[in-house]
Amino acid sequence: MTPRQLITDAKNTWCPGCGNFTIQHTLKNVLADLEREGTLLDNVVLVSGIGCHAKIADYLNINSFYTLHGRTIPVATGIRLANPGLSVICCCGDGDCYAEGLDHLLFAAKRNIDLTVIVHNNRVYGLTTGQYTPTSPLGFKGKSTPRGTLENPLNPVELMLAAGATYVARGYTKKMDQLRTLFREGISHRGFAFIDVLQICATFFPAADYYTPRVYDLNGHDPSRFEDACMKAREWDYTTDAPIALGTFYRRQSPVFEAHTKGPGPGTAGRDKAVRELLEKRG
Ligand SMILES: Cc1ncc(C[n+]2csc(CCOP(=O)(O)OP(=O)(O)O)c2C)c(N)n1
Ligand SMILES: [Mg+2]
Repeated sequence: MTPRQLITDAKNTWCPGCGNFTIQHTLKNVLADLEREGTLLDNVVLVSGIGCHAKIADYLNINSFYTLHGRTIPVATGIRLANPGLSVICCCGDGDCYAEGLDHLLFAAKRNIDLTVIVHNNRVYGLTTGQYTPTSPLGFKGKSTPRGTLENPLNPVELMLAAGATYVARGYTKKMDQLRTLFREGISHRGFAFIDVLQICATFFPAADYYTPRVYDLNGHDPSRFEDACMKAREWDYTTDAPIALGTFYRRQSPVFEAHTKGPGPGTAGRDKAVRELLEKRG
């Protein structure tokens, strides 16, 4: 069998130097690896929101669902619940899932739905030409904040740890090899996998000169220790000059939500049994 041609011939409209190219090619490489190892790519679905990041659904030749801005995760959740045989990958924007879709992100993590969420965190609304997002740094000057934002950014890694995500990582589009490992780990993880990717937006947030000297690899960190993960997550608050840790902050196995959604509906003996089992497993 010849490997699938994974890049479509759709005209690519990302700006030269955009970090989305790195994410696209990294994901392509991981999918090609999986296919070589026997995964049927017809069982993989890519779900995206609306934004520059979301065009990846047009550019990668796998099943995909180009949803609404902010609704990547609920659509992905629906796909996964309807057919738990599918591996569902979400490519979200920071505007998409830290602003309009934040509640969906939190609840999917809380439920431990088996999704892989890759956030193209360029820290700006790219498609709509440069407004601030929840991760833009304090003082960020954009189209909607010409004198600078007055808000502190959210720390998505910390937020996801608090929400109950069972795999939490951060990558950087200038570190492609590591990104490949993180995507691979996230897709292989059974449960809610979250990867915040510091993505260069060449036009509205060209932050490579800020990130590159500060990033370091989380070598020697034990991702099974929640408290250590929280400490590492708080080291850099998306604004200060602290070192920026990249890699896997946290990983744990826990029952996935969809394992208990098949069969008899709520209030029945089947559902009661499922709840009992979950409580037992969680101690
Ligand atoms: C429901 C809805 N709200 C808002 C918009 C307008 N809108 C389209 S893209 C976008 C911002 C995209 O930013 P982000 O999710 O960070 O993606 P990026 O373009 O940076 O990749 C907004 C606000 C929309 N199309 N639909
Ligand atoms: Mg963005």
